[in-house]
Order: sequence, then structure tokens, then C-alpha cells
Amino acid sequence: TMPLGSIEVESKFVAGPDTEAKLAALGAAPASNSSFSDCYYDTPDLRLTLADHWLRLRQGAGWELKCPPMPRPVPGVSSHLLGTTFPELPAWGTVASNHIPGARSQELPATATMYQELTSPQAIVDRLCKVVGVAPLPSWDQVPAAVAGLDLKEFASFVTQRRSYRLAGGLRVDLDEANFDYTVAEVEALAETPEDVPAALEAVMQLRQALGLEGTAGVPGKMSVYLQRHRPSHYQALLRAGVLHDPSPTLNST
Ligand code: V4E
Repeated sequence: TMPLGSIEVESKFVAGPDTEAKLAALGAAPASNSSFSDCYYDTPDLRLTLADHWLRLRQGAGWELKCPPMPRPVPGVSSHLLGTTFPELPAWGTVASNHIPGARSQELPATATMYQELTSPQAIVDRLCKVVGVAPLPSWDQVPAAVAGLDLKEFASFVTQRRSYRLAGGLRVDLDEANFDYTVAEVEALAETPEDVPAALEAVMQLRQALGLEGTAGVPGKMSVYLQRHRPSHYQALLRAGVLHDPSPTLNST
């Protein structure tokens, strides 16, 4: 089976005026403040984001691909374009639940998400090619060559100012302020192996509770708000595909 790498379990929330005091009381250590820009890329027909794949070039960090721990087949995308056949991708629910306890999205609390974060160029290019349905060329050994070869274009670009806190157990809290007038916070834990996912999820949900966020609604991420404001047709396509969700007051933490 393919190596999964580390998996990021996270939960977004709206920070209040007392959030940082609560973090301090919980023993959170302020980590370095940072400011970075992200440029996100997709095919002209949005194959990556419709499949919940988020390719970005982050200033200072390089290329990153945030994607579901196992790829789910995209309806209507042939797996044998350009004459090259790929092994059938396994069904998302089946495989994820076999490999990762608690990994099926319907088993996650509504306020939590789980993504694999790929950073190795080969892993990124391989996954991009599978999702787009194109055979990788040998010359695509670095991400920019694949980006050009797959005709990927920038669809979003913004700057984030981030204040980070670290807590026991590898938990992290990020307080983000984007340059399009949107502020959002997130609790995050890394699972090094699929078996660690349930514990990471438990730690994230316990910290939510300790911060007094129990029962509060999930909040949209920076990208949701960016697309809603600046790329409304892209946003609507992602809503229809079930990749993003309309902010809903009935959403709760369970
Ligand atoms: C995964 C994802 C996107 C990519 C950006 O991820 P996000 O965690 O929102 O950004 P950021 O800057 O905090 O990344 P980090 O530094 O933590 O790696 S854009 C949309 N998604 C999917 C998604 C979703 N469906 N729902 C929620 C609440 N968040 C993200």
C-alpha cells in the first residue's frame, strides 16, 4: 500500500477577545509570528479542487498539496486519458475506513477536517497526475514543470498574518488574519500514522472544549471566503460538488 505520510486533523473556530488568555491558562506557548503568501493552482476545468485537492505555493515553505488521505475518484474524469491506464483508484469510503480508523468524512465531527499534506515533489506530482488523469512525463521531476505541463493556473492568492501557539501533545493553534478582511483560527494536530488519527481528533476536540467552543458552529476557512467573494462561480461549483459547504447556523460540533 502507498505510504500516507502525516495527516493533519484540524478544526476552525472564531477567536474571541479572551481566546489568547485561555490559551495561556492552558499552558500554550506563543510560537513565532509569521506572514506568508499563498498562491493556489488548478486546471481550467477545476479538476483539482472539485476533487478536494489544494495545491499551493507558500512563500517560505514551497509547494504543498493538501488532499484527502486517499484520493476519491472524480465523477466524469477518465482514468485512462492520453492512452495511459492507471490502476483503478479504490473507493474513498471503503479504503479510508480500512486504513484509517475514523477517517471517513461522515465519521468526523462537523467542525473537523482531515487532510494529508504532501511536500515531496515526487509525491505531489504523482498525486496531481492521478487526479487530473494524465500520465506524468519524466521531465516533471519538480512541481513547476508539472504545473506548466498540466496547464495549472493560479486561482487564488492572498497573504496571511499568523500567530501560532504550541500546546502539549503536539497540538497547535493558529490565529490567522488574511489580507481580504477575514480572521479565522484553527486547532491542529498531526497524526504521524493512520492509527494515530483517532487520538489526534480526540485531542483537537478536547482543546475545542477547553477553549469553550463546545457546541459552536464550524466556520469557513480562508479559501471558502476568498472564493465566495472573488470567484463566485468557482465557489458555487465547489458547493454543488459537496467539497465546500454553505455556512449554516444549524451546523454544530457533534
Ligand atoms: C484543505 C482546504 C483548503 C486548503 C487550505 O487549507 P486551510 O487549512 O483552510 O488553510 P491554512 O492556510 O490554514 O493551511 P495550513 O497552514 O493550516 O496548512 S481550502 C479548502 N479546504 C477544504 C476545507 C473544508 N472543506 N472545510 C474547512 C473548514 N476547511 C478546509
